[in-house]
Amino acid sequence: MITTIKKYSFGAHAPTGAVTAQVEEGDTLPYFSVQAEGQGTRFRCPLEKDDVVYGLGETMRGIDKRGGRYVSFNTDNPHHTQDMPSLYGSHNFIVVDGKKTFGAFFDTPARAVFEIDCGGSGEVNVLCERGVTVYIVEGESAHAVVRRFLRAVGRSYLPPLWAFGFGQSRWGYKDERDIRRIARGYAKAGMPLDYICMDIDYMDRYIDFTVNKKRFPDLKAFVVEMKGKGVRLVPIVDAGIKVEPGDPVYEEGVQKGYFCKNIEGKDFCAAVWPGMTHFPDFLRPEVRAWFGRQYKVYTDAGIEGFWNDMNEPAIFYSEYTKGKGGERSEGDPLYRGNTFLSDYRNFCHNIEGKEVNHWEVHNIFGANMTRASAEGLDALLNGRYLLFSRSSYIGAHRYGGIWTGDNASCWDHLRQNVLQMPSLNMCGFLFSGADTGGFGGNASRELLLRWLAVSAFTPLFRDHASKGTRPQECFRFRGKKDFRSILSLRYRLLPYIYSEFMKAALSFDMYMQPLAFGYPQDARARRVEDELLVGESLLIAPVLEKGAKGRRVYLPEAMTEVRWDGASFSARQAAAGEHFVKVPLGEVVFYIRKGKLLPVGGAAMHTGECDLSAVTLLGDGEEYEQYLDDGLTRSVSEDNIRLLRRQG
Ligand code: MIG
Repeated sequence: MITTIKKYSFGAHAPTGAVTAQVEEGDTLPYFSVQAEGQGTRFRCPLEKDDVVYGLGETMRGIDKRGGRYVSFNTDNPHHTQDMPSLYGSHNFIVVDGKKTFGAFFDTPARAVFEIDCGGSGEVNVLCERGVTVYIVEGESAHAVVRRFLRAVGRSYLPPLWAFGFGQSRWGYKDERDIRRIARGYAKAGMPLDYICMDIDYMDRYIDFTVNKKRFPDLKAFVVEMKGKGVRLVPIVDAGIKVEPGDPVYEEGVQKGYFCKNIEGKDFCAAVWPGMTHFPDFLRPEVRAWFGRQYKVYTDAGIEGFWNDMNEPAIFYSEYTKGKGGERSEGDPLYRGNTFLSDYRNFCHNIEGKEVNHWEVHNIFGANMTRASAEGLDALLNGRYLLFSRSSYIGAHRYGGIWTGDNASCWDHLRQNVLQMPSLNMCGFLFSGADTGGFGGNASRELLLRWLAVSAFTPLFRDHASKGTRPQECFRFRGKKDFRSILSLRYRLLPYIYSEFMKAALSFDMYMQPLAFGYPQDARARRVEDELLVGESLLIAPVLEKGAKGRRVYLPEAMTEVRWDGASFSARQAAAGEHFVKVPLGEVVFYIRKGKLLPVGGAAMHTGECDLSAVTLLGDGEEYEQYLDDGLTRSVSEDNIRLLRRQG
């Protein structure tokens, strides 16, 4: 029983599965005033002028969420403007840090609105539109609060080592030839690569759990061929099952009653990529087990990695909204992003025998798809697997990672990537990352290089782009040396990145933190948002501006400044305070904290060539605890930590 966390219920709701710890019920909710509103509750907590409010995972704006309005309502909308209230996930955990420091998790599967000092209101104002369980987390610092929370929601998903390698993706690779060409491009350019994602075009007419036989005549043989080159294949799986008489998955789903029902009690029909589809009722354990089993067609072919998409769920139109203002008409007031919102009231789930409208449980749909996949893969495979999803809710971090959806090739979204990482980590999602280079739009050489220099530190490191954008694979650009430099840095850093990720997961801590968490007494560090702590040893201060020759860096203490120029590391002492540091394209500068060490490994073309035990130590520390295992077995423990001492 955890006593530093208490829970308070305000109305009933379907279980979300977010909190796994036993938590005591409290008497009266502290910090917040409570007011019933509609079918839900409004919570208000005054803020002091200097309070920082952390959390909310995958949302826009800064690490400090003050000044914004955020709506937890999972949405497929690629227009990630600063004031965009909803993205693909709902992560309802905040930490108020100031004179009073505490965390609050609003555990509700329905819509919730967070106004955090919005318009200078001077308060946190949270409307939960349906029943909610509020968890209050106490702790002596924001970091301590987060660590308690992470323990309560359970250990992060653990990916295999190869999932920390570099992945290339593009919506539009359609057949074996396209994929071979990508692998060859990277190999010829001397750039490392661990996996290539297969987007929806690999399927037969976008039908889940099929493979287009013309494009991939022998998937199993192709997987072997690519693995021989050190490259794994990572297919996409979408949430909807195509209405396709004769398709075994469809037939079984219909026959067993596994799909969500429309408001008239028939299987709900919604159009997504394959045309009309049914949505598996992922909230039911037997449906999850059934869906998870379907991955066998791919695991039988030797595949060990997947990404789940369209699981908000995205709905282009449905049997109810078809023709309303035209199919996929942006002019329709009900049309948001890629979805008619009204459709979320048009279908139902079955929770323990009771019919529940989708609207009531909207935010846990995608999370349960991830859970279905993970439980299926746990049964189908022996080792760890790569799994990341677009939609999520806290709790899904135990089953897979997430990527941050359809960003664009713009400098603002590069910055947003940096700002989102610590917020995601606070909500459990350690294994996350953005589409490097941007999904929509055309990435310039400069933007992609700067982005690679950020993603080189994020656990999920994938270059992904949309159909119709300019080619975004690193080897397509001139001046390949610069790209090679950053990609090879990632592989040199893998002994550290892998070790720090695994240690963070094992100890219920974050992998990427705001500067404020490392230097809570430093008033200036508390305000810095464009520098991050990565693991226990590193501080990164990436260049996020177009045309910049370098940037201003604030160091809360003296550190070792390390410059990677593509061939070697050079180190020098940097004093505490503000510096201008020059960072030419293709170089990466980062800092090793005082008294810490960084283990770096040798060059590799894929993780299969990495020897994580052969490391050199940089920095002025004495010891480093390295987590080391075979990168695949599921039994992970603190026994895998070895102590490294600085030589000489
Ligand atoms: O409606 O599968 O976010 O990564 O490439 C677009 C095609 C559907 C959205 C995903 C994106 C993916 C794309 N998908």
